[in-house]
Amino acid sequence: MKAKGFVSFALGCALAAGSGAVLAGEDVTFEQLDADQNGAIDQQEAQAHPGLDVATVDANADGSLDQAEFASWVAQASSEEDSSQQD
Ligand SMILES: [Ca+2]
Ligand SMILES: [Ca+2]
Repeated sequence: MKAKGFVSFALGCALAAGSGAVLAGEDVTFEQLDADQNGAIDQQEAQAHPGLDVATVDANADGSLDQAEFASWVAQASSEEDSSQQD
């Protein structure tokens, strides 16, 4: 396992990308996007990440993303990067 090295690499990327463009879901955390820390990412907060479309990711259609919805988006974004596969 190279988990430790990957974490360091990812952390470096996150720091480097802190004020610039964020390209993939795996580079951003729920906490970073949930600006008001109410436990949900609303459409306004989602705009901080150009690749995140609330309407697409909002599985229960309540207008915001909870942690489970966000996690599934991160997983999907990561798998799309790897294989370009979609449902
Ligand atoms: Ca919020
Ligand atoms: Ca939702």
